[in-house]
Amino acid sequence: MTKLAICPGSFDPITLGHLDIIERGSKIFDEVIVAVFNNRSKSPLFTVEERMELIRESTKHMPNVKVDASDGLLIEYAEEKNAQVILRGLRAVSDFEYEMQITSMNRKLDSRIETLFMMTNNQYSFLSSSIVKEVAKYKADVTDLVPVVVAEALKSKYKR
Ligand code: COD
Repeated sequence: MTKLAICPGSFDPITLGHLDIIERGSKIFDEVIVAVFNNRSKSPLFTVEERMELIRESTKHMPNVKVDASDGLLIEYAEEKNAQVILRGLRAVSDFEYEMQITSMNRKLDSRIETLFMMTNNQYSFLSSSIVKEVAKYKADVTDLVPVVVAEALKSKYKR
């Protein structure tokens, strides 16, 4: 049976921290779908289409990684795709409470689908899309935090 993992997130925009989790996941699972969802507590800088395109560009070296989007419930999406696993990254203890909450709810909705966590690579433990946007807004260099295409996209967003 093909082992499929869904890697869900806002990805507004994708960072090297996200990419590290996706790359490591792609070596474990037959297929990984990176799925862009809207997190209702965040107001996005990039449209869903822009985010998908940036992910596509950043993951094109991984043939078993696909990019998709949904505005529904994550667990229903995972069921539809027949996925075995929801793959998430963990940075610090501060991520834990939120992750525990959404994982428990997802398990209540469908106990067949497992959520797996991967610890961040140490060098990305401080990295988030929000902090990248914050510094990019002030024209600071973000080239060692995000894929090149994302650094360029941030530059043109904040030029206006
Ligand atoms: N290193 C490692 N992992 C990282 C790093 C880093 N530097 N930065 C982020 N990550 C991980 C995050 O922990 C997360 O696992 C993933 O990468 C994506 O991160 P974000 O911030 O882009 O995505 P989130 O946390 O905003 O995504 C939340 C969802 C959109 C998945 C959630 O809101 C959702 O499921 N929405 C759909 C509606 C739904 O089903 N809601 C009910 C949930 S119970």
